[in-house]
Amino acid sequence: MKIINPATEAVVAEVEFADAAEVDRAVERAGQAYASWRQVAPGDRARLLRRFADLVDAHGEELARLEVTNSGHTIGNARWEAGNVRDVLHFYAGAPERNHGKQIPVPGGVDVTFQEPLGVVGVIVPWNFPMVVMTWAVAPALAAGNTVVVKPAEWTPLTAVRLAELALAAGLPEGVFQVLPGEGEVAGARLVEHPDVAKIVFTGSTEVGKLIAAKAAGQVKRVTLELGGKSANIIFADSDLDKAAKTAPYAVFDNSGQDCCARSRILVEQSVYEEFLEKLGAAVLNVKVGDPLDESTEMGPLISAEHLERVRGFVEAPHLQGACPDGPGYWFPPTVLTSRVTDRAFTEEIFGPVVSVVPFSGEAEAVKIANDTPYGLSGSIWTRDVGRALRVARAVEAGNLSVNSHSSVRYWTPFGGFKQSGLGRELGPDALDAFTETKNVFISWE
Ligand code: TXE
Repeated sequence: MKIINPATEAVVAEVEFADAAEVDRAVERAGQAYASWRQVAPGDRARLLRRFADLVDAHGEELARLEVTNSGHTIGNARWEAGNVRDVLHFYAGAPERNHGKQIPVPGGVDVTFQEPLGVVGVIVPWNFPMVVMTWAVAPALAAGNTVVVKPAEWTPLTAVRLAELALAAGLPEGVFQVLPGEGEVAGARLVEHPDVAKIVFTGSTEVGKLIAAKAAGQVKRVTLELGGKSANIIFADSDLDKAAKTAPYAVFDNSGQDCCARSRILVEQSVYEEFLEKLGAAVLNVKVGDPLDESTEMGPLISAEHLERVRGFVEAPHLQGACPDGPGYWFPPTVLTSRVTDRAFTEEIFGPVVSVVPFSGEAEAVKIANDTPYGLSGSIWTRDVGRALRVARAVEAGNLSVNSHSSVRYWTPFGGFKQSGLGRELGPDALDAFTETKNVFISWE
C-alpha cells in the first residue's frame, strides 16, 4: 500500500499489509509473550515502560515530523502528540506498582481481590490521531500485564510502526507490543474474530464500532469503543465573547476538524448572535492554512482525496470561508455555516473544518439542542454564571465538558463518550480497570 503525504500527494512509503494468517501468527506470538510478561515483577515492568517513554522523548522531533508527513498534522500539533505519547507512557508506568486489590471483611476467613490482566488485547486505531490514540490503549494495557497487537489505520501506519521499534529498543520483550498494518476488513476483522484476543479497543466511526461490538458479543469479548461526535459549543450572552469567539475556530478546525471532540455545532444566545458571528468570522479568516511543516501554520490538509470529497458534500452556500492552498494536497478552507438544526451539516459528523452556528433562547433550549444528537462525546459551555455553568454541564449528555475552555483531553482524567459516542473510558487512573479483570479469592481460616 502506498502511503501518501496529504499536503503534497507525494508517496512517502510503501507498506505491506498483513493478511488474516499474519494476524493469527501475531496473536500467537502475543499469547506466548503474555505468559512471561504478566510474571515480570511490577517494578521491572514499570522501568521498561519508563525507558520506552524516554526513547519516545529522545525521538520526539523525529516522531512529530513523521506524523506531519504521514497525516498532514501541523508540526506544532504533532510535537504535542509526541509529548503526549511520552507522558501517557510515564503516567501508566506508575501503575504496575500500584495495581492494588482490596481486602474485604467477611466471616470465616480472609477475602482479597486481584486485578488480573486479560491476555492479548487488540487495538484498532483510526487515522486522525495515530500516535496518541494508539498509546492511550497500549500504555495501560501493557502496564496491567497484557500483551498488545495494534492495527493502525490504512492511511497512517508510520508512527505506529516506529513506536513498536522504539519499544523493542527500550527492552520490551518480543511479542509484547506488535504493530500490524492492514486493512480494516481483513486484519482488523480477524483481530475481532480471533478467539485468543481477550479484548478489543476500537476508535473510529460509530458505524464500524457497532459492527465490532456485535461481533465481539458472540464471544463475550471485552470492548472499549471511542466513536464519533457532534459536540456543542454553547455561548451564553454573559460570557467573555471575545475569548469565546477567538478560541472557537481552534475547537473545531484543530487537526482540520478531523477530531472526534470537535465542537462543530456552535449554539449562541440570541441576544449576542450577530455580534458573536461577526467576531467568529474575523477569527476564522485569521486561521493560517498551509504547509504543515511551517511553524506558523495553524491548519493543514485533510487526510485523503476521498475524505475531501466527503467533506465538500456537506457545504452549500457557506456563510463564510477562509483561504487555503489550491493543491497538490487535500485542502479545504475553514468554513462557517449558519444552519438550521435540521440541516445535515448540523446533525452529521463531517470530520472536516466546517462549523455550524445556530441561535438559541434560554438555558433550556440550549440544552435541548445540545442533546438532540445520537452522539455525546464532548462540549463547551461559555458563561460567567457559575450556577448556570454547573446546571448546563450536568444536563448535557456528554462525557467530556469544559467550562470557559475547549480542552477535552488531559491524560490524568477519564475520556470517553455517552450514547453512540462510545463505551467505556480511556485515560486517567480508571483506564486500568478496562484492562484488568477483578478476581475474588476467599481463604478460609476454619
Ligand atoms: O473510519 P473507520 P474511517 C469517523 C469520521 C470519518 C468516518 C470514516 O466521521 O469521516 O468515521 O472514517 C478499521 N473490522 N471517524 O473510514 O472505517 C480501519 O481499518 C475491524 C471518527 O477511517 O471506522 C481503521 O483502522 N476494523 C473517529 C479503523 O477501523 C475495521 C476517527 C477506523 O476506521 C473494520 C476516525 C472492520 N470491519 C473516523 N472496518 C473518531 N471519532 O475519532 C474498518 N476498520
